Amino acid sequence: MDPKYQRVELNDGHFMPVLGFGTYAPPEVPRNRAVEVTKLAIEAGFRHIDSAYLYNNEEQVGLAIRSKIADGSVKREDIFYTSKLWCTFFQPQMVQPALESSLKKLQLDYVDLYLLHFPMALQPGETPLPKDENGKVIFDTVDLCAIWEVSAWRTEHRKGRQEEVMEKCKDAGLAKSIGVSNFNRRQLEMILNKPGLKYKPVCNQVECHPYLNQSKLLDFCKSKDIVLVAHSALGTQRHELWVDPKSPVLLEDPVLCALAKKHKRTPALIALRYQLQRGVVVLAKSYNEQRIRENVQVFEFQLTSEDMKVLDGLNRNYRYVVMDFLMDHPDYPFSDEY
Ligand code: NAP
Ligand code: WDW
Repeated sequence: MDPKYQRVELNDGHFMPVLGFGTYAPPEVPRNRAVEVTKLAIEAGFRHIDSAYLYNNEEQVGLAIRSKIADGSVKREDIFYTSKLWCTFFQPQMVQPALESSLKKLQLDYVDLYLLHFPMALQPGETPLPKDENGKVIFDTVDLCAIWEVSAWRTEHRKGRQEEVMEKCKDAGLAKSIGVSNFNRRQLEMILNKPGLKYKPVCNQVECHPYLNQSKLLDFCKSKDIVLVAHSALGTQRHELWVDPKSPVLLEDPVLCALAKKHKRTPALIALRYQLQRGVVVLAKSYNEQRIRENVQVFEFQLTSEDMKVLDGLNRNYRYVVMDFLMDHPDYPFSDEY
Protein backbone atom coordinates (compact mmCIF):
# COMPACT_ATOMS: atom_id res chain seq x y z
CA MET A 1 0.00 0.00 0.00
CA ASP A 2 1.13 3.54 -0.70
CA PRO A 3 2.58 4.90 2.55
CA LYS A 4 0.88 8.22 1.79
CA TYR A 5 -2.44 6.69 2.72
CA GLN A 6 -1.42 5.60 6.23
CA ARG A 7 -4.41 5.68 8.52
CA VAL A 8 -5.09 5.18 12.20
CA GLU A 9 -8.06 3.23 13.54
CA LEU A 10 -10.42 5.32 15.66
CA ASN A 11 -12.21 4.05 18.78
CA ASP A 12 -15.43 3.65 16.74
CA GLY A 13 -13.83 1.45 14.06
CA HIS A 14 -13.45 4.10 11.36
CA PHE A 15 -10.04 5.08 9.99
CA MET A 16 -8.42 8.51 9.86
CA PRO A 17 -5.51 9.35 7.50
CA VAL A 18 -2.59 10.47 9.67
CA LEU A 19 -1.77 13.52 7.53
CA GLY A 20 -4.50 16.12 7.07
CA PHE A 21 -4.82 19.23 4.92
CA GLY A 22 -5.67 22.44 6.83
CA THR A 23 -7.99 24.67 4.82
CA TYR A 24 -8.32 27.81 6.94
CA ALA A 25 -7.37 31.09 5.28
CA PRO A 26 -8.07 34.54 6.71
CA PRO A 27 -10.93 36.65 5.28
CA GLU A 28 -8.71 38.70 2.93
CA VAL A 29 -7.81 35.59 0.89
CA PRO A 30 -10.26 35.18 -2.03
CA ARG A 31 -12.65 32.31 -1.27
CA ASN A 32 -12.01 30.59 -4.63
CA ARG A 33 -8.40 29.86 -3.66
CA ALA A 34 -9.77 27.12 -1.40
CA VAL A 35 -11.09 25.27 -4.47
CA GLU A 36 -7.69 25.33 -6.20
CA VAL A 37 -5.60 24.39 -3.18
CA THR A 38 -7.91 21.61 -2.00
CA LYS A 39 -7.71 20.04 -5.47
CA LEU A 40 -3.91 20.41 -5.42
CA ALA A 41 -3.81 18.81 -1.98
CA ILE A 42 -5.81 15.79 -3.16
CA GLU A 43 -3.59 15.54 -6.25
CA ALA A 44 -0.51 15.67 -4.04
CA GLY A 45 -1.82 12.76 -1.95
CA PHE A 46 -3.70 14.32 0.98
CA ARG A 47 -6.78 12.25 1.84
CA HIS A 48 -7.80 13.98 5.07
CA ILE A 49 -9.20 17.50 4.80
CA ASP A 50 -9.94 19.74 7.78
CA SER A 51 -12.46 22.57 7.69
CA ALA A 52 -15.23 24.07 9.80
CA TYR A 53 -18.36 26.19 9.62
CA LEU A 54 -16.22 29.04 10.95
CA TYR A 55 -13.77 28.94 8.03
CA ASN A 56 -16.44 30.11 5.60
CA ASN A 57 -15.05 27.85 2.86
CA GLU A 58 -17.15 24.70 2.96
CA GLU A 59 -18.78 25.49 -0.38
CA GLN A 60 -15.36 25.77 -2.00
CA VAL A 61 -13.81 22.77 -0.25
CA GLY A 62 -16.88 20.65 -1.07
CA LEU A 63 -16.67 21.69 -4.70
CA ALA A 64 -13.01 20.67 -4.87
CA ILE A 65 -13.69 17.27 -3.27
CA ARG A 66 -16.62 16.59 -5.59
CA SER A 67 -14.60 17.60 -8.63
CA LYS A 68 -11.78 15.16 -7.73
CA ILE A 69 -14.43 12.46 -7.30
CA ALA A 70 -16.08 13.39 -10.61
CA ASP A 71 -12.78 13.24 -12.53
CA GLY A 72 -12.15 9.74 -11.17
CA SER A 73 -9.09 10.65 -9.07
CA VAL A 74 -10.66 9.50 -5.80
CA LYS A 75 -13.82 7.94 -4.44
CA ARG A 76 -15.83 9.53 -1.65
CA GLU A 77 -14.80 6.75 0.73
CA ASP A 78 -11.10 7.54 0.10
CA ILE A 79 -11.55 11.06 1.46
CA PHE A 80 -11.78 11.86 5.17
CA TYR A 81 -13.52 15.20 5.63
CA THR A 82 -13.82 17.00 8.96
CA SER A 83 -16.22 19.82 9.82
CA LYS A 84 -16.80 21.52 13.14
CA LEU A 85 -19.79 22.81 15.04
CA TRP A 86 -19.32 26.46 15.90
CA CYS A 87 -19.94 27.76 19.45
CA THR A 88 -23.02 29.79 18.49
CA PHE A 89 -24.86 26.54 17.64
CA PHE A 90 -24.37 24.84 20.99
CA GLN A 91 -28.06 24.70 21.93
CA PRO A 92 -28.94 20.98 21.71
CA GLN A 93 -31.70 21.55 19.13
CA MET A 94 -29.27 23.48 16.88
CA VAL A 95 -26.65 20.75 16.52
CA GLN A 96 -28.08 18.56 13.78
CA PRO A 97 -29.47 21.48 11.73
CA ALA A 98 -26.00 23.08 11.83
CA LEU A 99 -24.42 19.89 10.48
CA GLU A 100 -27.14 19.64 7.82
CA SER A 101 -26.41 23.20 6.73
CA SER A 102 -22.67 22.39 6.41
CA LEU A 103 -23.55 19.30 4.35
CA LYS A 104 -25.75 21.41 2.11
CA LYS A 105 -22.90 23.84 1.43
CA LEU A 106 -20.54 20.95 0.86
CA GLN A 107 -23.06 19.05 -1.30
CA LEU A 108 -21.98 15.88 0.50
CA ASP A 109 -24.13 13.22 2.15
CA TYR A 110 -21.98 12.89 5.25
CA VAL A 111 -18.88 14.20 6.95
CA ASP A 112 -16.33 11.73 8.23
CA LEU A 113 -15.83 13.66 11.42
CA TYR A 114 -17.81 16.35 13.21
CA LEU A 115 -16.11 18.18 16.06
CA LEU A 116 -17.20 20.54 18.78
CA HIS A 117 -14.90 23.38 17.69
CA PHE A 118 -14.25 24.94 21.08
CA PRO A 119 -15.53 23.94 24.53
CA MET A 120 -17.62 27.01 25.27
CA ALA A 121 -20.96 28.29 24.11
CA LEU A 122 -21.46 31.76 22.63
CA GLN A 123 -24.75 33.62 22.16
CA PRO A 124 -26.80 31.50 19.70
CA GLY A 125 -27.10 32.72 16.09
CA GLU A 126 -25.30 33.24 12.80
CA THR A 127 -22.80 35.86 14.06
CA PRO A 128 -19.61 33.89 14.81
CA LEU A 129 -18.37 36.28 17.48
CA PRO A 130 -21.43 38.08 18.87
CA LYS A 131 -20.37 41.22 20.75
CA ASP A 132 -22.12 43.65 23.07
CA GLU A 133 -21.98 47.46 22.70
CA ASN A 134 -18.64 47.49 24.55
CA GLY A 135 -17.12 45.02 22.08
CA LYS A 136 -17.15 42.18 24.61
CA VAL A 137 -17.97 38.71 23.21
CA ILE A 138 -21.37 37.52 24.47
CA PHE A 139 -21.14 34.18 26.22
CA ASP A 140 -23.82 31.56 26.69
CA THR A 141 -23.98 28.66 29.10
CA VAL A 142 -24.68 25.14 27.93
CA ASP A 143 -23.80 21.87 29.63
CA LEU A 144 -21.16 20.45 27.26
CA CYS A 145 -22.41 16.95 28.03
CA ALA A 146 -25.92 17.92 26.91
CA ILE A 147 -24.70 18.73 23.41
CA TRP A 148 -22.81 15.49 23.28
CA GLU A 149 -25.04 12.76 24.41
CA VAL A 150 -28.30 11.02 23.87
CA SER A 151 -28.60 10.49 27.60
CA ALA A 152 -29.92 7.29 29.11
CA TRP A 153 -32.75 9.24 30.67
CA ARG A 154 -33.93 10.72 27.39
CA THR A 155 -33.66 7.40 25.57
CA GLU A 156 -35.71 5.68 28.24
CA HIS A 157 -38.50 8.18 28.78
CA ARG A 158 -38.78 10.17 25.58
CA LYS A 159 -38.39 7.60 22.81
CA GLY A 160 -38.36 9.27 19.41
CA ARG A 161 -37.90 12.68 20.94
CA GLN A 162 -34.18 12.53 21.53
CA GLU A 163 -32.47 15.85 21.26
CA GLU A 164 -30.48 16.48 18.13
CA VAL A 165 -27.07 16.24 19.70
CA MET A 166 -23.67 14.99 18.54
CA GLU A 167 -24.38 11.30 19.20
CA LYS A 168 -27.61 11.61 17.23
CA CYS A 169 -25.68 12.99 14.24
CA LYS A 170 -23.61 9.81 14.25
CA ASP A 171 -26.67 7.58 14.61
CA ALA A 172 -28.30 9.42 11.71
CA GLY A 173 -25.22 8.73 9.54
CA LEU A 174 -24.60 12.44 8.93
CA ALA A 175 -21.23 12.15 10.70
CA LYS A 176 -19.32 8.85 10.58
CA SER A 177 -17.40 9.87 13.70
CA ILE A 178 -17.71 12.56 16.35
CA GLY A 179 -15.03 14.29 18.37
CA VAL A 180 -13.92 17.45 20.10
CA SER A 181 -11.39 20.24 19.66
CA ASN A 182 -9.53 22.49 22.10
CA PHE A 183 -10.76 20.49 25.12
CA ASN A 184 -8.58 20.21 28.20
CA ARG A 185 -8.29 17.01 30.23
CA ARG A 186 -11.03 17.97 32.68
CA GLN A 187 -13.47 18.74 29.85
CA LEU A 188 -12.65 15.45 28.12
CA GLU A 189 -13.19 13.59 31.38
CA MET A 190 -16.55 15.29 31.86
CA ILE A 191 -17.76 13.71 28.61
CA LEU A 192 -16.02 10.37 29.19
CA ASN A 193 -17.44 10.01 32.72
CA LYS A 194 -21.01 10.96 31.90
CA PRO A 195 -23.37 8.05 32.70
CA GLY A 196 -25.09 6.71 29.60
CA LEU A 197 -22.33 7.80 27.22
CA LYS A 198 -22.97 6.12 23.88
CA TYR A 199 -19.94 7.21 21.82
CA LYS A 200 -16.62 8.47 23.11
CA PRO A 201 -15.05 11.35 21.19
CA VAL A 202 -12.70 9.75 18.64
CA CYS A 203 -10.25 12.62 18.85
CA ASN A 204 -9.29 15.90 20.46
CA GLN A 205 -7.89 18.38 17.92
CA VAL A 206 -5.59 20.81 19.72
CA GLU A 207 -2.70 23.18 19.06
CA CYS A 208 0.41 21.00 19.04
CA HIS A 209 3.97 21.61 17.80
CA PRO A 210 7.51 21.42 19.21
CA TYR A 211 6.98 24.55 21.36
CA LEU A 212 3.71 23.14 22.85
CA ASN A 213 4.07 19.41 22.48
CA GLN A 214 1.09 18.51 24.69
CA SER A 215 2.89 15.45 26.07
CA LYS A 216 0.59 15.20 29.12
CA LEU A 217 -2.62 15.60 27.14
CA LEU A 218 -1.23 13.13 24.59
CA ASP A 219 -0.58 10.51 27.29
CA PHE A 220 -4.07 11.04 28.67
CA CYS A 221 -5.68 10.74 25.21
CA LYS A 222 -3.68 7.60 24.41
CA SER A 223 -4.83 6.04 27.71
CA LYS A 224 -8.46 6.61 26.64
CA ASP A 225 -7.99 5.52 22.99
CA ILE A 226 -8.62 9.08 21.80
CA VAL A 227 -6.50 10.33 18.89
CA LEU A 228 -4.74 13.64 19.39
CA VAL A 229 -4.89 15.69 16.18
CA ALA A 230 -2.36 18.54 15.93
CA HIS A 231 -3.50 21.88 14.57
CA SER A 232 -1.08 24.79 14.09
CA ALA A 233 1.63 22.12 13.77
CA LEU A 234 3.79 24.48 11.67
CA GLY A 235 3.46 27.31 14.15
CA THR A 236 0.25 28.86 12.76
CA GLN A 237 -0.24 31.37 9.94
CA ARG A 238 0.74 34.14 12.38
CA HIS A 239 -2.32 36.14 11.40
CA GLU A 240 -2.89 39.19 13.61
CA LEU A 241 -6.51 38.12 14.17
CA TRP A 242 -5.33 35.17 16.25
CA VAL A 243 -1.61 35.36 16.98
CA ASP A 244 0.75 37.84 18.68
CA PRO A 245 3.15 39.10 15.98
CA LYS A 246 5.93 39.11 18.59
CA SER A 247 5.60 35.34 19.10
CA PRO A 248 8.62 33.20 18.15
CA VAL A 249 8.68 31.87 14.57
CA LEU A 250 8.59 28.09 14.89
CA LEU A 251 9.97 27.27 11.43
CA GLU A 252 13.04 29.46 12.10
CA ASP A 253 13.99 27.49 15.19
CA PRO A 254 17.73 26.65 14.97
CA VAL A 255 17.21 23.07 16.16
CA LEU A 256 14.48 22.44 13.57
CA CYS A 257 16.75 24.00 10.94
CA ALA A 258 19.72 21.82 11.96
CA LEU A 259 17.61 18.64 11.83
CA ALA A 260 16.26 19.73 8.45
CA LYS A 261 19.80 20.11 7.16
CA LYS A 262 20.82 16.74 8.58
CA HIS A 263 17.92 14.98 6.84
CA LYS A 264 18.07 17.14 3.68
CA ARG A 265 14.44 18.14 4.26
CA THR A 266 12.87 21.34 5.62
CA PRO A 267 11.97 22.56 9.12
CA ALA A 268 8.28 22.13 8.20
CA LEU A 269 8.81 18.46 7.33
CA ILE A 270 10.69 17.88 10.59
CA ALA A 271 7.80 19.43 12.55
CA LEU A 272 5.25 17.23 10.73
CA ARG A 273 7.32 14.03 10.98
CA TYR A 274 7.82 14.63 14.72
CA GLN A 275 4.06 14.32 15.25
CA LEU A 276 3.60 11.14 13.20
CA GLN A 277 6.39 9.37 15.08
CA ARG A 278 4.83 10.19 18.47
CA GLY A 279 1.42 8.90 17.41
CA VAL A 280 -0.20 12.25 16.67
CA VAL A 281 -2.31 12.86 13.56
CA VAL A 282 -1.03 16.06 12.00
CA LEU A 283 -2.66 18.84 9.97
CA ALA A 284 -0.67 21.03 7.59
CA LYS A 285 -2.11 24.12 5.96
CA SER A 286 -0.59 25.49 2.80
CA TYR A 287 -2.08 27.55 0.01
CA ASN A 288 1.13 27.22 -2.05
CA GLU A 289 1.46 24.44 -4.65
CA GLN A 290 5.16 23.74 -3.99
CA ARG A 291 4.67 23.53 -0.24
CA ILE A 292 1.52 21.40 -0.54
CA ARG A 293 3.54 18.91 -2.59
CA GLU A 294 6.46 19.15 -0.20
CA ASN A 295 4.36 18.30 2.86
CA VAL A 296 3.44 14.80 1.66
CA GLN A 297 7.19 13.97 1.76
CA VAL A 298 6.60 13.48 5.49
CA PHE A 299 6.21 9.78 4.61
CA GLU A 300 9.60 9.57 2.88
CA PHE A 301 12.00 9.79 5.83
CA GLN A 302 12.40 8.92 9.50
CA LEU A 303 13.71 10.73 12.54
CA THR A 304 15.96 8.76 14.91
CA SER A 305 15.02 8.34 18.56
CA GLU A 306 17.84 10.80 19.32
CA ASP A 307 16.24 13.35 16.96
CA MET A 308 12.91 12.77 18.70
CA LYS A 309 14.48 13.44 22.10
CA VAL A 310 16.04 16.64 20.83
CA LEU A 311 12.64 17.75 19.48
CA ASP A 312 10.95 16.88 22.79
CA GLY A 313 13.51 19.20 24.38
CA LEU A 314 12.15 22.17 22.42
CA ASN A 315 8.90 22.20 24.40
CA ARG A 316 8.29 25.48 26.22
CA ASN A 317 4.50 25.24 26.70
CA TYR A 318 4.16 28.14 24.30
CA ARG A 319 0.61 28.58 22.97
CA TYR A 320 0.19 30.71 19.83
CA VAL A 321 -3.63 30.71 19.71
CA VAL A 322 -4.60 31.92 23.17
CA MET A 323 -8.06 33.48 22.53
CA ASP A 324 -7.46 35.78 25.49
CA PHE A 325 -10.69 37.68 24.76
CA LEU A 326 -12.53 34.56 25.97
CA MET A 327 -10.50 34.09 29.13
CA ASP A 328 -13.23 35.03 31.62
CA HIS A 329 -15.68 32.40 30.28
CA PRO A 330 -16.10 29.65 32.91
CA ASP A 331 -15.35 26.98 30.28
CA TYR A 332 -12.21 28.71 28.88
CA PRO A 333 -10.01 25.64 28.29
CA PHE A 334 -6.47 26.99 28.56
CA SER A 335 -6.39 27.96 32.25
CA ASP A 336 -5.78 24.38 33.39
CA GLU A 337 -2.25 23.02 33.08
CA TYR A 338 -3.44 20.71 30.27
P1 NAP B 1 -0.15 25.59 9.97
O1 NAP B 1 -0.49 24.21 9.49
O2 NAP B 1 0.49 25.74 11.30
O3 NAP B 1 0.73 26.29 8.84
C1 NAP B 1 1.22 27.59 9.03
C2 NAP B 1 1.86 28.13 7.79
O4 NAP B 1 2.95 27.31 7.37
C3 NAP B 1 0.95 28.19 6.59
O5 NAP B 1 0.36 29.48 6.52
C4 NAP B 1 1.84 27.91 5.38
O6 NAP B 1 1.99 29.03 4.52
C5 NAP B 1 3.17 27.55 5.99
N1 NAP B 1 3.70 26.30 5.41
C6 NAP B 1 3.02 25.19 5.07
N2 NAP B 1 3.87 24.26 4.58
C7 NAP B 1 5.10 24.78 4.62
C8 NAP B 1 6.38 24.32 4.23
N3 NAP B 1 6.52 23.09 3.73
N4 NAP B 1 7.44 25.15 4.40
C9 NAP B 1 7.28 26.39 4.92
N5 NAP B 1 6.10 26.89 5.29
C10 NAP B 1 5.00 26.09 5.14
O7 NAP B 1 -1.44 26.52 9.87
P2 NAP B 1 -2.85 26.67 10.58
O8 NAP B 1 -3.80 27.03 9.50
O9 NAP B 1 -2.70 27.54 11.75
O10 NAP B 1 -3.24 25.23 11.13
C11 NAP B 1 -3.55 24.15 10.25
C12 NAP B 1 -5.03 23.83 10.21
O11 NAP B 1 -5.46 23.38 11.49
C13 NAP B 1 -5.96 25.00 9.89
O12 NAP B 1 -5.93 25.37 8.55
C14 NAP B 1 -7.25 24.43 10.38
O13 NAP B 1 -7.75 23.51 9.42
C15 NAP B 1 -6.83 23.73 11.66
N6 NAP B 1 -6.94 24.60 12.88
C16 NAP B 1 -7.91 24.28 13.77
C17 NAP B 1 -8.06 25.05 14.91
C18 NAP B 1 -9.12 24.68 15.90
O14 NAP B 1 -9.47 25.53 16.73
N7 NAP B 1 -9.62 23.48 15.89
C19 NAP B 1 -7.23 26.14 15.16
C20 NAP B 1 -6.23 26.41 14.25
C21 NAP B 1 -6.09 25.61 13.11
P3 NAP B 1 1.65 28.90 2.94
O15 NAP B 1 0.18 28.76 2.82
O16 NAP B 1 2.17 30.18 2.39
O17 NAP B 1 2.40 27.69 2.44
C1 WDW C 1 -12.13 29.63 19.28
C2 WDW C 1 -11.50 28.62 18.56
C3 WDW C 1 -11.90 31.13 17.42
C4 WDW C 1 -10.79 30.07 15.42
C5 WDW C 1 -11.29 30.11 16.69
C6 WDW C 1 -12.32 30.86 18.71
C7 WDW C 1 -11.08 28.86 17.26
C8 WDW C 1 -10.28 28.82 15.24
C9 WDW C 1 -6.25 29.57 12.64
C10 WDW C 1 -6.84 28.56 11.96
C11 WDW C 1 -9.68 28.22 14.05
C12 WDW C 1 -6.93 30.28 13.70
C13 WDW C 1 -8.28 28.32 12.06
C14 WDW C 1 -8.41 30.29 13.48
C15 WDW C 1 -13.01 31.93 19.51
N1 WDW C 1 -10.46 28.09 16.35
N2 WDW C 1 -8.85 28.93 13.22
O1 WDW C 1 -9.94 27.06 13.83
